[in-house]
Formats: sequence, structure tokens, C-alpha cells
Amino acid sequence: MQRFFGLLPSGELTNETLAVMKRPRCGLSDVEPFGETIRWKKSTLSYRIASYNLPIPTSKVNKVFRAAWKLWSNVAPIKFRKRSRKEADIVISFHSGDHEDGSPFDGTGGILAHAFPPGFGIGGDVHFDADEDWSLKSSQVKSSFNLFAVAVHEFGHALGLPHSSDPGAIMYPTYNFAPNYELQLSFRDVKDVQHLYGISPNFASLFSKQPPPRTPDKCDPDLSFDAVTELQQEVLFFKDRFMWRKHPQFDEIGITLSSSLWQDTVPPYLDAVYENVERNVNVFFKGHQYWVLRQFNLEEGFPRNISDLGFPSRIKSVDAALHFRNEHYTVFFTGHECWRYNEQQKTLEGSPTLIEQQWPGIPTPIDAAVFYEGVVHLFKGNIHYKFDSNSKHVLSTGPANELLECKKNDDNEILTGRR
Ligand code: TQI
Ligand code: ZN
Ligand code: ZN
Repeated sequence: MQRFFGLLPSGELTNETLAVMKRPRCGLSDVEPFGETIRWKKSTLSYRIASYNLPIPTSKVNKVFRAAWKLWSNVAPIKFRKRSRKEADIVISFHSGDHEDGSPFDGTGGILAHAFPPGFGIGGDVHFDADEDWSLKSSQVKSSFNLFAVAVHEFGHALGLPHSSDPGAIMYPTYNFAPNYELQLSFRDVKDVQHLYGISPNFASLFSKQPPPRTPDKCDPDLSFDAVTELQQEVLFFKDRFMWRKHPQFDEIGITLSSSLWQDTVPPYLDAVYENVERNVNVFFKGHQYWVLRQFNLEEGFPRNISDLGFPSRIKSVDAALHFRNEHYTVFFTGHECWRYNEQQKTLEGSPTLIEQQWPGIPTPIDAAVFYEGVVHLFKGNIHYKFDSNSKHVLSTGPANELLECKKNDDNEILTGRR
């Protein structure tokens, strides 16, 4: 009932809820129920930005909100029109503490913003906590929140979207903003808003080149990996912005954004990752750069160029890194070559060798490598090779995702939108 009447669906009998229950009703409304949720009935929605408490100059605030609405109007047939004075369907405002809607803000941190589901009056309104340190920058300042990212999420609520269980979705209930990467709606967000409002006539042409990103499915028989590494007791499998964590004590191997562990220190779409237990560091590779992290903190001076490791300038990236704890060296794979890096002397030893000689039976270039449970695991496309590095032969092959213990179930289909 609260949801229907444009109140935060807290389940509590607040004064506002009581007031709504007492209010006279008439049959005309701008909203209609849609299954469990409600949606706006009209296709052009007006919004107004209240001028008080603005944390940043008006012109910048206007730009951020216009861009946030555009993400939604690009995919669903809704138009958003800004109004300056007249009443608007959606009022956007900044408040601190109690602002008399039954859901007071809580100062710095905690709740950042909230939005009311579609409806008259306060319905669709979006409130931001004026006590947060709001940022606009694409490079993130610690402890500040990106106004654009939070606005896109709240506008989703204002359109009637609930939270999503897909960790790649903007509507997933954790703050995950990757600076330097263009924020986009995920495949799941797009499906959800199109389920409510239909498909924008521009959708096909706008997204034909770059469709909204899907969250990978560990049960996909075509799954391949960007990188695989050990991390203390776990094995981590990287793919796009995500990773799966295989922990010896947990039987469920879940997917998370890799930023959930490293925030914005390491980029998505990595090339290679390895752990050096002795030096207590993790090393990440992407393109010509590498990052060294000690206990989740970036070491000073990183990222650095891979040429600093001793690679000649013709090597533009690293495909995979394979660390041998006991022997104190790491093998880097680049194209059809591999290189041996001495971790104690911190130098590349000699010249590269051909993968087909050192690793017979392994096609090149490879995607990922890890030494785990006494065996070398190499990944190429959707195939996983177990390799014995002493006898130099392939022990077995299987699907790339065989270590992820895929248990096919409906949840997975719901999560990824695949059938
Ligand atoms: N505000 C919550 C949110 O927008 C308010 C909320 C809505 C809520 N539905 C809820 C809280 C159900 C509890 C249960 O989700 S928030 C994010 C996140 C918030 C959170 O300030 O916590 C974003 C605002 F978590 F997704 F990052 C924006 Cl993006
Ligand atoms: Zn409020
Ligand atoms: Zn939310």
C-alpha cells in the first residue's frame, strides 16, 4: 500500500502513511499498477530541481541529472522534461537529516539518497542527502560519492524499479562506481525497465554497436576467463568487471564485481594476475601497465609500464602469469612466447622461449594460468588444460568453467537473462 501511494515501502505505520490512508481518493491517476510494481502511465515526465541545498553549481547539477535521465530514456520510450517553476511529476531535492517524509537522512555515509515510487504528490520524488560529499569527477576521491551514479540508481527507483539481484546492474543494492569507466545500464537494468515501459524506438540503433553489458554466467559452456590467480586460500577467476571466488571452505562459488575487493585500484577487463606469497603482493596486468598491491593497497609508484619488468618495447601486453611459489619464479605468456621472471633478482632470465616447446599441446595465445593444488592450470577459450610442468605434458582437458562447479539452476537464468 505504501508503494502504491508513493511512500517509501518501509512497512511501518508512519504519520505519512496514516495521512495517505485518510486522504480522499478519486479514480484519476497518473500511475497504474504493473504486476507487483507500479509505473508511470504517461510517456513524458516532468522533473524539477529544487534550488536549495545544492552541493555543486546549478549548471553542473542540471547537466548531471539530464545525463542520468538520458540513460533511461535511451532504452525505454519515456521523455524527461525539466521544468523550472511549474509543478512537476518528479521533484529532485537535497536535504539534511529529518526532512519530514518519514525517512530522515543520517549525516555523512549510510543512506545517500532515496526515491519514491511512481505516484502523485511525493510519488517519483528523489531526495539526496545534503550531508554527503558529492563528487562529479570521473576520478574518485575517497569517501565521496559520485552524484551521477547515485542519481541513475535513484531515478530507476523513481521509475518503479526495485533492486536487482544481478551484481552487474545499476539497480543492484551496493554502491559500485568505477571511475574512468563510462557508466552504463547493464543488460539486466535494460530488460527490467523495458519490461515496465517497453522499448525505445531508438534502442536498436543506439546499441547496435555496443549492446548493454551482460553479467557473465559461470554455467555458460562458452565461458572463458581474462585471468586466474590464487589469493591466499582462494582461487579467483576474472572476467570483464567480475570475478568468481573459489574458497576451500565455501561450497557456493559466487560472482562479484572485482571492485568489491579492490575498489577502483585495479581496472576491469584484466589481462593477467598472480600472487607472490613470499613478497605478500598481488600483481595485476592490463595492456602496457601493471599494478602491485600489498594487502589491497597499491604500492607507491604504480601502475608502471611492463617494460620496467624487462620486456622489450615490442611486447605490448601480457596474456597470463604463472607463479611458482617454491621455485621463486613467474612465467609470463605473451603471444606464442613465454618468459621466465626471477622474483628474487627481479629480472627476466635470458630470452623468451616458444610456448609450443615449453608447453607442448597448449594452443596460443593463452587467456589465463594458475598453479594450484600442485598442478598447472592453463585456460584458452572455453577449454581448461591441466598440465604437469615436470614431465611437460597435458594431464587432462575439460570445459574452462569446470572448477566453478556449475550447478545449473533457474536462478542463474534469471540473473543473466539467458535461456
Ligand atoms: N538508499 C537506498 C537505495 O536507494 C534506499 C532504499 C530503497 C532502500 N529501497 C530500499 C534501503 C530497500 C533498504 C531497503 O537503495 S541508499 C545505493 C547503492 C543508496 C544505495 O542511500 O542506500 C545507491 C542510494 F547501494 F546501490 F549503492 C544509491 Cl546507488
Ligand atoms: Zn526524503
Ligand atoms: Zn536502491
